[in-house]
Amino acid sequence: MSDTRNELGVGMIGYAFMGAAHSQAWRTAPAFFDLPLHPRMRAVCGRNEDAAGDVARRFGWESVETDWRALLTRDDIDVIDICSPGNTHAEIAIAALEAGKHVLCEKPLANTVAEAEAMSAAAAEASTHGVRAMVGFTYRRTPAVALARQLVASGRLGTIRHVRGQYLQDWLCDENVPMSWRLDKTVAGSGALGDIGAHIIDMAQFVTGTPITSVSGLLETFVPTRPVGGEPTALGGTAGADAERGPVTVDDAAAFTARFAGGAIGVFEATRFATGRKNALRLEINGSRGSLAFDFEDMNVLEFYDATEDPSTAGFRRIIVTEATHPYIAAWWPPGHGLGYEHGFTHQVVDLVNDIAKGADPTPSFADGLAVQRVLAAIEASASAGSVMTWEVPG
Ligand code: SOE
Repeated sequence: MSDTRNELGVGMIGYAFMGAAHSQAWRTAPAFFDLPLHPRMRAVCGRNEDAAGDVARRFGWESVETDWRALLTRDDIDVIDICSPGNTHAEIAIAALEAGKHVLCEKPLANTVAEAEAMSAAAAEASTHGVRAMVGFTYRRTPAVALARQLVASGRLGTIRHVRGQYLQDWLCDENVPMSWRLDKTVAGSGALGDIGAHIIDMAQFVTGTPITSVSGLLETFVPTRPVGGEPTALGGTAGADAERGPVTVDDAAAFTARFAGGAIGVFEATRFATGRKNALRLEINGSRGSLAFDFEDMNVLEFYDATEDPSTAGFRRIIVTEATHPYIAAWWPPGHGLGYEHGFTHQVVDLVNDIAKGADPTPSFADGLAVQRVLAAIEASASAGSVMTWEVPG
């Protein structure tokens, strides 16, 4: 630990959208939860010193670094929190683990399976020295999703047959939304597939408790060029219609079917072109004894159908997941006073800090991140083999 006062020094790399979400989590977690170690927000790191300094002032980071390697040499930093784009994850995470720092890494774990394998191996080795690694599939820690996992694990759904997963956003519908790093394959690895498809893959495997074993996929880029040099925001932005355009090198949308180890079949979509859908991360599961449905746009609710009930009164019930008995809720507000997007990030910090203090390996682990990466790669391989796999429908 960074000192004798039970503190855990944190250094965060990256300070944009995810950096803000993680910053609020490090700030908020010790205020609402009783933590065995107190996180100290020691340093935020970014190449643009002024911008990183601004984030430091707003969120309460104690210092600013402009080179991530400097964080790894600091004795007052125990945890490296990686919020930078995917092309940086492998190098930083492996170096941090080797330097004896615990690592929280944003999703998807990496841009390639090879990188994810190296990261997973580094995490396994680090674990033998008491150094922990976690990948940020934060939606697992939405209370309604955690409850869904509990219902499946306790057998309330019986044998799972169908999994329907969707992650629908619409921030790229306008063809003049400017280029940003999320649209550049060398930086982001893939488009909607890795950015948001990774979340539904992880969520489906987490809630069902079974891995995906095979997939068949389609990828599409609807708008192949976009204005360069506009003003990108976190998601979206503006540019003049006459601005010079550059190539989009990732998918705009992904669709795939899947088989699960337990025998279930799945149908999935991830898109940034679902007009009107802002952050509709949806999961529906049908089992022999019941079903459940979740939509992040109504994130405090889990729908549950219990097929063992008297059919004359059975029906989907709308569980408002804000009771003190529900996962994570006891630390927050009275029943009905719901939570938001940022709370999952706070719960992620809480679980990570507790696991570090207990000496336990957190979940989702880098091995879980690698499992998702393998599914993403299989979907890409299937999509690019489309001409072989596709049967034309006769006219
Ligand atoms: C962008 O599509 C994004 O910010 C993802 O990168 C996040 O993981 C998700 O939580 C919200 O959407």
